[in-house]
Amino acid sequence: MLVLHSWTTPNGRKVPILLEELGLAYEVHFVDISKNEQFEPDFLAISPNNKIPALVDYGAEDGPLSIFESGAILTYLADKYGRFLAPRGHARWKAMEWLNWQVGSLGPMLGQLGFFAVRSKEKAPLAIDRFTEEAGRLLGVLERRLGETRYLAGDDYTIADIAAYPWMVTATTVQKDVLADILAGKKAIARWMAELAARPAVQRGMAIKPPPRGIS
Ligand SMILES: N[C@@H](CCC(=O)N[C@@H](CS)C(=O)NCC(=O)O)C(=O)O
Repeated sequence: MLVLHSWTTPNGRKVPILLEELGLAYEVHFVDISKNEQFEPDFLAISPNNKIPALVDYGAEDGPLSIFESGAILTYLADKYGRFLAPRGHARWKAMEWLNWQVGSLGPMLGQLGFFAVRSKEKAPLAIDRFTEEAGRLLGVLERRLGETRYLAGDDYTIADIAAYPWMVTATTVQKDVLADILAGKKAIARWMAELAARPAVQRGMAIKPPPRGIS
């Protein structure tokens, strides 16, 4: 059995997209980060960095295995089920390169931009300028790459695309007011996003949400 500990944020939606693409049965345990549930001892036992997502595979080869960090989880599942990541060769390393680019650059920069420019009540112009500039640079990198190749790693749809897509949805919705000018005319990104948005598994993975709380 696969149990995903996650929330309705961009990092939280990557793994459900892959689980849906793989057609696997899984349970989602929602960790409400707005209520600080990520600091509860049970969650810290599987995710010591107090961040979602984390996955527990009760059917792992050597007994139950917990994994935190979205890139590690995506790689584990792709390797275990033999899809969306080449087992070796250039195709594998191109996918790893862009997966790590997303986890190490695109996600953190858009995350900081979201904090300073969207969520924070106090506006700090220097921080907003810094993260807008860096987000703009990264979106330029993405546009150039997708102008050259159909998907991030090349001809094939991989976990690198799955990792980047939820963040690009945030960039074009929640962060639209800040990034609209930068994204205007970025045709390769728009083409790639439309292609991913049309995938039923992507739609299902993006739609995860906690059940309504019962009356108690
Ligand atoms: N590098 C981590 C980032 C995970 C992350 O930032 N998760 C956020 C939600 S999108 C979180 O759990 N935040 C809770 C907190 O910061 O306390 C990954 O890719 O898994």
